[in-house]
Amino acid sequence: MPAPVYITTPIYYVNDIPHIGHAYTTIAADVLARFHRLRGHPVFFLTGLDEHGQKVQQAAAKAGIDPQTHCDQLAPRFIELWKTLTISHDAFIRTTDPTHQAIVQQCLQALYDRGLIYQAEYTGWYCTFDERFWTEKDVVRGLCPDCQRPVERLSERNYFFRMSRFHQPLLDYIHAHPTFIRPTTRSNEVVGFLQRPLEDLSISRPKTRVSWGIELPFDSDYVTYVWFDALVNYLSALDYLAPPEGRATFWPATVHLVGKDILTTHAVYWSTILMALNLPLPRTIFAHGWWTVEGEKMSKSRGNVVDPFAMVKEFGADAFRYFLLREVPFGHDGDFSRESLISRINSDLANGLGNLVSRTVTMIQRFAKGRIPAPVTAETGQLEAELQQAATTLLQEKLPTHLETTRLEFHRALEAIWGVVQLGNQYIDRTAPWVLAKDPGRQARLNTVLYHTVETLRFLSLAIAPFMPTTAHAINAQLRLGLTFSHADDTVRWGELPPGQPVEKGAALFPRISTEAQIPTTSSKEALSSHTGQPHSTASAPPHDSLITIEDFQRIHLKVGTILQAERVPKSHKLLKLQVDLGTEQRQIIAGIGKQYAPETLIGRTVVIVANLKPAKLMGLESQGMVLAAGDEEVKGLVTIQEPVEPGTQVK
Ligand code: ME8
Repeated sequence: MPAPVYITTPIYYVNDIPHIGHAYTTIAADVLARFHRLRGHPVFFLTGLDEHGQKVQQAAAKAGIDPQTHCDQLAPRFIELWKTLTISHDAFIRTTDPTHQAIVQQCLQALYDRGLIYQAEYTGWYCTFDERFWTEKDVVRGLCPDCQRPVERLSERNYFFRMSRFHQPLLDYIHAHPTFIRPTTRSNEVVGFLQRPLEDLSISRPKTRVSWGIELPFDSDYVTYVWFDALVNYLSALDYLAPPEGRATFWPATVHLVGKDILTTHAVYWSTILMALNLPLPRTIFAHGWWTVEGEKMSKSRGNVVDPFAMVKEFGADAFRYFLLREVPFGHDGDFSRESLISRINSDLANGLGNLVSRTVTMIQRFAKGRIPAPVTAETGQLEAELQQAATTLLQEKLPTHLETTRLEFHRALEAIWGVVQLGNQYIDRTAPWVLAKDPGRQARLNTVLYHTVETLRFLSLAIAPFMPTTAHAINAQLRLGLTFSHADDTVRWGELPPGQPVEKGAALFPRISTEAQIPTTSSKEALSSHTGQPHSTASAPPHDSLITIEDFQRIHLKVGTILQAERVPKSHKLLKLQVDLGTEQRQIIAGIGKQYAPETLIGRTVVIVANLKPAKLMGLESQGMVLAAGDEEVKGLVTIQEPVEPGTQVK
């Protein structure tokens, strides 16, 4: 029986409507939950809302309503967003739930009874936004070291949790468990933070200052500090929102997904609270990076908050999910822009996956009377073995490795999936079914090719299902793949798809989005130069007097080449070092296509190169030609020749 998996997101403050940042963490958690369910793990995926504390109290006061009404009004917005984004959470916790409140009080009482909570007078610098005190040495020029807002001097009697007692045990634990805090850079940050003395934590607020919270069980003049209340949600949900024996089955959590902004509260406060309660710590706390929008911090005052509802309405949930996880490695900061979203949709989704599906369905309709044909063993060779190998390795090795909860390389998982998408498209290009269809003697080969193309899509549907569930279902329906997207699919084997099923063409999965209005026309010179990584000018389309003659054009020697080797140029995101076969010679070409193409997916590809370009040095490497590609700022696709043509053949 596969191990139970417990995945959590932060519980979001209901002080405002949800935005792209909330969507990001929740989508990542959803992908993980779906991935593990497909592999037969019992999964509990929790998300919810943090409804207490000063921020919510202030937001309600601003709206002129009582805090509970405010929460009840905003909660449906979050629930609706998760539905819109096809989030498959198992439970949705709200910290105003009476059972949660009772469990928080039990935890507080247990710590109080053990002498781990005491009352004391405290004077310090208080940040209202972060709802916490800072010490003298933390505050820089009167500002909160976390949010840079002004802090105020406050003296208050409060209850304190003896966090300092767990300082050394926590450090020891982090050292003994290298995958406890991920990525490693974040773990180092926490260790750095713990090099200074760890003070006790104020876990109460006097009702005279903050009234919206859970009353302390041992002093009715105080409410619980919102972070103590909120963190306990990860335990309390298991007691009343999970299947019976929830805590026994799912604790310790497999992974808490959090943004880097709340790493300390999780890695330090939560861990020490758990230690004090004699409970095991979560296996991993994974802190992801921060989204900015077109280079700027997202904020209401800047008016640049990205509304996930609007994104889904315009581009669809799957495209948005894909983009967020493909564009930026999970632990890194990322920048959101409509242009990059559209560019990904056009290049990866429309040209890549969408094209593969639509070509496949169309060819089966045209060349196989609309039914998946049976393959013929004698016609199955090296190319099919390559496809089988790539698709099987993807499902059995690459995805499980990249999606390990201590790694969470969503972008690499998607890169690997799209490697197989490209291989599928190349397979069609190389086998040229439209040529086979002209020769009745080659029907057996044609059937074999079509069958293996569908098999590729069957494996791909399973691979994309956690990321893009709606698309996976659509492909399954168009090609009648018979997938259930449940644990039953876990045992798929290449070649077991029964032939004879009728296919049914559906709407285009990802219609291309026109960018004409936004992207200026480029001269062919710029389009070419951007692909070698050489700097290019931003001149617009050539005026009429710069039209060239046929003689001018003939000065450019274009040739067909086959990519023999491809590897990344160290320290460059964009540049790839290619070895290209030109028939009579081999050329080294440094091409600026590394953002769009994984090197391994290029091997064997037929490309067109400018063969008489003066050699140039790029990052110290000589480039002896230029690969032609479509696109301007961003490469959209490589120029290729559909028919099998010898390397070195002239292109004119
Ligand atoms: O902190 N980029 O809630 P919150 C990436 N209630 N992720 C972002 C983001 C951005 N620009 N903005 C928000 C709280 N997030 C507490 C949590 S948990 C016991 C209590 C995401 O509404 C990211 O996951 O401020 C971040 O950690 C979280 O939203 C903060 O949500």
